[in-house]
Amino acid sequence: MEQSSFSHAEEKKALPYLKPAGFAFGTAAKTAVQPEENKSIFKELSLLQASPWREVEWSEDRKDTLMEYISFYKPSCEGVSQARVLLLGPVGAGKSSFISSVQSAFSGRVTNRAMVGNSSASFTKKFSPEQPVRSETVGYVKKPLLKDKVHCVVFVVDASKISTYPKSLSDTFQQLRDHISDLGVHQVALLTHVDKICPDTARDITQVYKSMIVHQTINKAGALLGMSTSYIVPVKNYSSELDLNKNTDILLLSAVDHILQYVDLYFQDNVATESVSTLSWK
Ligand SMILES: Nc1nc2c(ncn2[C@@H]2O[C@H](COP(=O)(O)OP(=O)(O)OP(=O)(O)O)[C@@H](O)[C@H]2O)c(=O)[nH]1
Ligand SMILES: [Mg+2]
Repeated sequence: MEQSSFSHAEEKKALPYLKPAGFAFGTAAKTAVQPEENKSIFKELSLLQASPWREVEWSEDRKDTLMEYISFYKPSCEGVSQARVLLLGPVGAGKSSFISSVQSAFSGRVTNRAMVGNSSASFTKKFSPEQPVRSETVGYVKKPLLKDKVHCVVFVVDASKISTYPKSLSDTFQQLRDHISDLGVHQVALLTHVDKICPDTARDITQVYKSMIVHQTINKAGALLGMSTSYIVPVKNYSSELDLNKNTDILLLSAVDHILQYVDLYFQDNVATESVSTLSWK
């Protein structure tokens, strides 16, 4: 998978205002109460819905099925051996962490192969606004075949920063989405850091689709990205933990499964286009 960060001038200007929202809990957070008192209010309010708004099977079987599906995944288009997915999102959103976390799920232990960072400047150096890709750039493919193209774009946003991202980011997303849609590429989104906005989810990731704050934040992410919430999935990347967790793996692998559905749509669209052009040519 490839990844890129937005770090254009406007966003840099707005960076000092970007700070984690921390535990912002709707009405409860607005009341000026002491932490102990606060805790009991959370208990009373019960920030978890009784039933999940999306169903996930949190079983070892489900994890195995997902792992098998992803490992043996093959694009349905001839001549294409791999799905090429581009991750796009602000600095520190968790793009590298997502790649690392999925690799960890497959390797059976937590690893950091994708160079996860911890700074306000972009840690991943592959793309840089100062050195944009040009036709002279090494590796630039002038006439890309289907196998060389990006088959799906995944926007990555940090749940704990949704409310503090600058307005300019929404415009950037809109411009990117228009351009990517013109290329016929489907787009989905990952909402990372869900553990940072919901203590119940941090404790037990199986609560993620019962969490009202996660639900609300997915709606906000939809508004920020100009995207229907059905394209957005929450994830918790491995960050400080040393051991894998079956349910964290299931959510990560479900996100990959979600992405692959839209990769498949791209291949279907392109096979259809090819056969239509063949028909009209005949
Ligand atoms: N708690 C928590 N921390 C996360 C999560 N995802 C990423 N992080 C942390 O957020 C920080 C930034 O993550 P990266 O994966 O380096 O972000 P990035 O999008 O690749 O950033 P750049 O390459 O700099 O653009 C790291 O300290 C990660 O450990 C998550 O889901 N939960
Ligand atoms: Mg990175």
